Amino acid sequence: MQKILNYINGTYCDPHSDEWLDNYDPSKGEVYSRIANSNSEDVEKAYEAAKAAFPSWSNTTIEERSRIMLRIASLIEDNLDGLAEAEAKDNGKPLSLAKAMDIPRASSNFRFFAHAITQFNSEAYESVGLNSMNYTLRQPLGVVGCISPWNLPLYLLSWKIAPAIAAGNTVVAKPSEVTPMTAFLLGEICSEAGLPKGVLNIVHGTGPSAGQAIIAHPHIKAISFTGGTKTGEHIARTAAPMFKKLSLELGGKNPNLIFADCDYDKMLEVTVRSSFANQGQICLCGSRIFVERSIYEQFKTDFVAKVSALKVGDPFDEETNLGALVSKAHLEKVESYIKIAEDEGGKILFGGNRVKVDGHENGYYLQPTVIEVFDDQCRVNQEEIFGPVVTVMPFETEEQALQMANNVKYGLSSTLWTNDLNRTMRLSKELEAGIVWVNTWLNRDLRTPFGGMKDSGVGREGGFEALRFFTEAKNVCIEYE
Ligand code: TXE
Repeated sequence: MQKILNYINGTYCDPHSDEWLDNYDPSKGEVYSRIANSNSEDVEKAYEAAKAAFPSWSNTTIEERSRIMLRIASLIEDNLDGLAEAEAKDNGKPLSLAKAMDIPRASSNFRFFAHAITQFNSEAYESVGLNSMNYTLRQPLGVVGCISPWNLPLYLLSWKIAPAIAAGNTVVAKPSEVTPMTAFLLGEICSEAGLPKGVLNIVHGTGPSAGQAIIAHPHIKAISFTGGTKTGEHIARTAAPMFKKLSLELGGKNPNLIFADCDYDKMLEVTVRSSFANQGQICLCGSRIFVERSIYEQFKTDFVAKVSALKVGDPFDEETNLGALVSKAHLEKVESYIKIAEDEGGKILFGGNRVKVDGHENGYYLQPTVIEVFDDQCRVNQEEIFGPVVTVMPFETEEQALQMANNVKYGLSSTLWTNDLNRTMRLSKELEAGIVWVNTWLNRDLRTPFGGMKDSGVGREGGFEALRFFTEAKNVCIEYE
């Protein structure tokens, strides 16, 4: 069976423990490869490699760093089919989605930051009357840690690695132990692109073992993390006493506010996507749908009709809209929320059941599920489910819509459907979320700040925000005669 090895100092290697974890193909519910179960010894080895690489990499010209990163971007593109197949098999997502979104975006992440670093300026201030000149040095931090989740494996790993290395840092990265395959393949691509050894080190294994060793490492200067809110809390508690820089991109429970004056057909089409893309396993999915009363009944009918036409099936089948959920444990968690919804008095308008896919009887398939709720404070409306489950509820006024949208502990993104400019301006200011999409969803320009408020995290990624995170700003003040 294929082994997923660590990539340290430019070389693939076994974990120190010689222990291996099972890696599942969720579309079949079968183990298909074995993952290095790394511990603190492996993280130390990765750290040493990163530390040794830092002096040279941080002094490599921006042009050269950029050139290497552009080569990585091109090689990802050249290997689009193979990487997309690996992602679909490892994660259970439709191959079509991996081809259209995950892998192209991983390539764009490297390409974007290869260009962004060439435009990353620092400021200078002449202090008139004090005969002095100030300028800001933005220096790389040193060795940094990047920890990523399973929902968008290569997409989110590269979203962290690319700005880190562009800014001159060296990296110890750990992808999710649930979906390690494309991170494993990335090692080879980086070597082929000529990334000097030790600049990127990828250690596989569980959160409590390999992940913990990264966040608790006394000399890893910053942690960029995407994952669950509970894990984020734990990382903050562990890393804060060592004054590590932290960027935490955590969970979401995003509202989707639909007003009667919107472009109805476009809204309907995009809302199906924002609800169920990637089996609803995107932190930006709009999982709480609030609809203005006057179009509520119409919306329910039309939405359910569209959702019932979605095909759940083999990720490799071109017709498939929803593939498998990522793991058995996750499937059971999502199902437990459907039970909670029923216990709380919610009404299942569509779905709620497992799907048997021919030839894949043990895969983790679930119907897209639409639940009508009658109290916006019920658990299915407050807790992150992170699966193909959305709630719907009507509202009477803009004030009530806003109040329900904000009445949750998360604040990652929100979507607003309206053609009223004044309402757009008012609500964009008042919504407690890091992103407000108006008449669109998952429309991303990589220059924009990305991140959440409240329990959705701290810090912003994207564009210069990410480059600022991965650098230390130093003021230099020169007084002259
Ligand atoms: O996330 P975890 P999981 C949410 C979603 C999901 C829940 C749990 O609600 O159901 O989180 O998913 C590593 N020290 N999101 O279990 O555990 C872990 O190995 C250091 C939202 O996958 O947070 C993995 O690499 N690292 C989300 C990464 O953290 C640790 C996307 C994420 O795992 C660690 C995914 C530790 N002590 C899940 N413990 C989003 N917002 O995009 C775990 N890890």
